[in-house]
Amino acid sequence: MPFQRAFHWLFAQDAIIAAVVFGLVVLVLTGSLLLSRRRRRRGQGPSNRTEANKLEISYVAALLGVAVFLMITSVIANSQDFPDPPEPALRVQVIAYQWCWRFHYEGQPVTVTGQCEGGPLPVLVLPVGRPVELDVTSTDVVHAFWVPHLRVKMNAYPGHTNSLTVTLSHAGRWIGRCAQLCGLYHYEMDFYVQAESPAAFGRFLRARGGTPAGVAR
Ligand SMILES: [Cu+2]
Repeated sequence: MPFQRAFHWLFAQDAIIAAVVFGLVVLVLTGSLLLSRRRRRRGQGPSNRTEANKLEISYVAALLGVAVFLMITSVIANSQDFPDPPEPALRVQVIAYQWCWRFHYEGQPVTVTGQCEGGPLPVLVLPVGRPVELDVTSTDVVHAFWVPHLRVKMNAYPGHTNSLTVTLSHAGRWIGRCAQLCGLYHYEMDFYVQAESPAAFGRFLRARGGTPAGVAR
């Protein structure tokens, strides 16, 4: 998923800019304090200068430059967020509800859920290397499907389906959360995404009465 890399770099870039701006602010503040102390020691009063147009214009120009740069790089990263998706090998309905998740493998008699309050958490099992379309919806209020490590996030609206296609590059298990405050037990709406080899995924489907044609090959 190239957008993972795009967002990784965007975050790194923004963090560096924020650190530099913070450093400059601390530097200017410390410099001003030292200068004013020196003036006081020399018996000079505070400066009564009311304008510093050159400095102010430079400040505005620098701010504008940084803002435009951040905007352009964000737009570029966002344009990579939802590239034309490949034809999915599998579609999974991701259904959010107060306060847990249900995953239905479309065309299969397979629905997975779990117990968000106290566990075991629901596990979304997916095959490695196969494009999977996630059709995200909700049965009650607005939730958000979020897998921080995979940089995957999609709002879940009642009466509407948002789709995104993911292709997981390697086997693993990652925590997922609800990223939209949705009520009292919002904080418990955790789940796992578990990527398995296509063969293991085929076994997972077969064990639940499904047929892994087209996925487990
Ligand atoms: Cu929530």
